[in-house]
Amino acid sequence: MNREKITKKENKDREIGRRMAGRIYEGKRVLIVGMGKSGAAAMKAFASAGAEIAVFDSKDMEWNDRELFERVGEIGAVPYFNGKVPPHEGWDYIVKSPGVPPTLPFIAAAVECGAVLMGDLDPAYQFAPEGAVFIAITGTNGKTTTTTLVGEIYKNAGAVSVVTGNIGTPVIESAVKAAYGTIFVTEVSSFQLEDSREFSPKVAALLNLTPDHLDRHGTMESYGAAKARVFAAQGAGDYIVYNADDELVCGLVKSAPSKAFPFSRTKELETGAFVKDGMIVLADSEAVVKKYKGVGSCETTALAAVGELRIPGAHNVENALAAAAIAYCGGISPKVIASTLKCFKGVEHRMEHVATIDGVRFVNDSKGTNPDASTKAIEASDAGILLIAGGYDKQSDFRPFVRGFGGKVKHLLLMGATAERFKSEAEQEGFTDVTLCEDMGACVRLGFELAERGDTVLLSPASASWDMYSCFEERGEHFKEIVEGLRR
Ligand code: UMA
Repeated sequence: MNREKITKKENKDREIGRRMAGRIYEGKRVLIVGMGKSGAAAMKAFASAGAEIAVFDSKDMEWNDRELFERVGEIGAVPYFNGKVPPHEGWDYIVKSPGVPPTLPFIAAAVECGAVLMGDLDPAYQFAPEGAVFIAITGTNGKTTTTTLVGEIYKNAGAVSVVTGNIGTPVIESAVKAAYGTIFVTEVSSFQLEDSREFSPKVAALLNLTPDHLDRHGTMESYGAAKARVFAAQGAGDYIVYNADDELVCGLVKSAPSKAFPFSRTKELETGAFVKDGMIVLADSEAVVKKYKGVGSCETTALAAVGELRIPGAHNVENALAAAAIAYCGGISPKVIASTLKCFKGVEHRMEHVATIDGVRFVNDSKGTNPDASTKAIEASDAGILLIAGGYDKQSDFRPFVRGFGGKVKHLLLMGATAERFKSEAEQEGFTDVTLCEDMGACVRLGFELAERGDTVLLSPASASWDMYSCFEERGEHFKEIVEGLRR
């Protein structure tokens, strides 16, 4: 059997699998762990599939989310809240929310007793309608910008598509609502991928890999292994888009079963998306996709000049290259890709210009939740930065981050759980212009006080928000509110 035939058979099997999905869970005992956005969406989906449901959350949901608590009652789900531990035995499936670590003792015990452990990607893949196509974008940084940009490209191409996943809407919620043939432009995290077995995107993308979430994954190896699950279940007819400038990524994708379509900011490629003479170009000389005249030859197809992009910084050139490669592999015409690249203005909480007050710029980069992401924010800013950082402790090493300041950061204003360690690591690197602040308000006010005309007060915490806020969006909104208050 040749490659083409295997691919067609695989695709047929996949379609059959999807039609069956709703029926797999009828009468099955399903324990949903974590009652945040993902758990609430999973509860609804599994209830509609006729499963017998129980739900767990370490919080007291009656007090935390009265509406959801009442919905649990209406569905007839058995609640295990506020420290009540579910039994180990009797579950067919455990559906775990992304933020829940797999190490919770009752999860391991239930798996020992025969329960199948799933995250939210496999069920979403099963609940999605016939003809659904998944695009999955992962990496340590750039996921949100790339996913949003790919979503815009599909929208501009007139495709029936939805932007979903780690970016905000639980992918299960999108799956149960979606129409026939929907394209799911999905941001996926290592937390989600860790539990994924069947999820098989038509186009998977691995943008980069630097240390993050090591408190959860333990080592870079297991973090990388989780990320590699994005392509592990792909078929020979699918595509893996990857960063050819990232050694760790290149090592991982060697085992991908799908067709490679790399991107590079630093070198020319025979096949892939790259920068040539200041232009973002596509080349497909190996006919990996070869759908459009021009791209599928030795010639390159120019999409846009780097200078035409409206998102700043070298990291955004990479995001644009990745998005172009993903959309091209997904069958979008270079013309639509090119026009979207030139119009896209970026994402909220990612290098978002909030205001300029008395000549001082305020920039919200609350999405900078690890040192590498915040390094990119500094690289994309001019010198004269009053940097607000610190937050939830993910055991990141801040010393390389401080070394990368390159004389651009004037003062470091630290808050949250990582503040003390951050300060001492900065001092070890010889950076002593540091102040520990009580909260965001104190950071912003002091930053404004220390700033001179032309300087930038930049919120890019290099840490997650979970010690002080429920999410990075809430942290970014708070920053913006405080900045707006400075005008009065
Ligand atoms: N919980 C427990 N026990 C635990 C841990 C958590 O009971 O040991 C409960 C909490 O009390 C809470 C619930 O689990 O009620 C929270 O579950 P969750 O953390 O999975 O949160 P969701 O609201 O379902 O949001 C998740 C993603 N959160 C995380 O991965 C931490 C959201 O990504 C995502 O947008 C959403 O699903 C929809 O897909 C956020 C995130 O910070 C943005 N992601 C990380 C990142 O981008 O770095 C991975």
